[in-house]
Amino acid sequence: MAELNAGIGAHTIAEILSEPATWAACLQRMEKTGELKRLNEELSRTIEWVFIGCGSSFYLAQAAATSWAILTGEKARAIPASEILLFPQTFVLPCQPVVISRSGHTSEAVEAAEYLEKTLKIPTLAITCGTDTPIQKVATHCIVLPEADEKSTVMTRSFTSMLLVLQSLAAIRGKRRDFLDKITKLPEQMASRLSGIHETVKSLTKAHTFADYVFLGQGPFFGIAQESMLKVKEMSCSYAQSFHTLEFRHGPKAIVSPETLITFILSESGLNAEAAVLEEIKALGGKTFAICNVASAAVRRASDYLVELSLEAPEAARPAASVIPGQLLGFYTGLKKGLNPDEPRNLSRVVMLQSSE
Ligand code: F1P
Repeated sequence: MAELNAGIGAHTIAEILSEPATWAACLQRMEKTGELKRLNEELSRTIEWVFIGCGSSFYLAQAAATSWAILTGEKARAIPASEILLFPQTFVLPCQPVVISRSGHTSEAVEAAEYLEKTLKIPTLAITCGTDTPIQKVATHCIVLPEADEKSTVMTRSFTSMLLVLQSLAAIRGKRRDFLDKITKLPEQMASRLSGIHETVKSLTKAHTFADYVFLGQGPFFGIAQESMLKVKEMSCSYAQSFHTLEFRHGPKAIVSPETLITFILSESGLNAEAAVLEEIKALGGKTFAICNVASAAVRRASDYLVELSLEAPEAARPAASVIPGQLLGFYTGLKKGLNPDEPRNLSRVVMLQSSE
């Protein structure tokens, strides 16, 4: 991959490989400052939590909402910021809104926060990696992670760091000591797995270029499947889709062919049921890539490519780590197609819209 030497994609690959160290920095500062504990006390009402974002930040909201329900037992859902602006009647109160925006400048996210704070008078929690941003000025509460900010257009370490910090807030709220203890070890464990994952994805992209990329996941891993799909679209301009794993049987499997790579982001809770889909799709002739914590014999048998994370952390803490293979797949497929993953076609780092007023 000579292009790397020429600096093409240099920001993106550096930011992907810096994820474990960035997680450690963010989680340690949250622990040291007690910021999440304080927030949990201030946001004490037991109501529905609604996670809001655009693009990658919406897929982050999907993974955060399902993790929230799992870790706290509270109602939680995810919606794109545009839905609040265009269909406000679908936004039923009472709820605790959480607006997610890497830049803190995205027009839809800032306008949604303004509508929540100024029109509906709801104290809103925002999370961002930008400093001194419009979203920070609008929201009553704001978690800021400058350590996770990025030069690249696509979100990688910002996505995983904001997800882990929101999950930590959920674990504090749900009194999940096991999660909080194990998550402190996640960065170090993932740092030791990264080079193996890197090699697996490099050899996969070297050996194949596919006409179609499908990502499948259940529970909190569905948001990860969505984000992996977006990474391949953004960085390699390839045709990519994502579904809940068992939903793939209900029609979409019609597209399976040797030109299709189907990536399974496997949960532990649903491993047997999800592995049965994997075996079925393998038998239909699709190329399969499995990402899981520990592979069963069925998964080993039916996957052409396999990443085993072997993390001690509980299932709810693994979605962030599970998106890294998809980030690398988008990156190396883009390089192979002669594209620059740092400057995806048609994209800007922040989507700023002319004010609707
Ligand atoms: C995020 C986002 C990215 C997308 C592109 C434009 O905005 O939509 O997901 O890849 O970079 O911006 P935000 O999180 O900064 O609001």
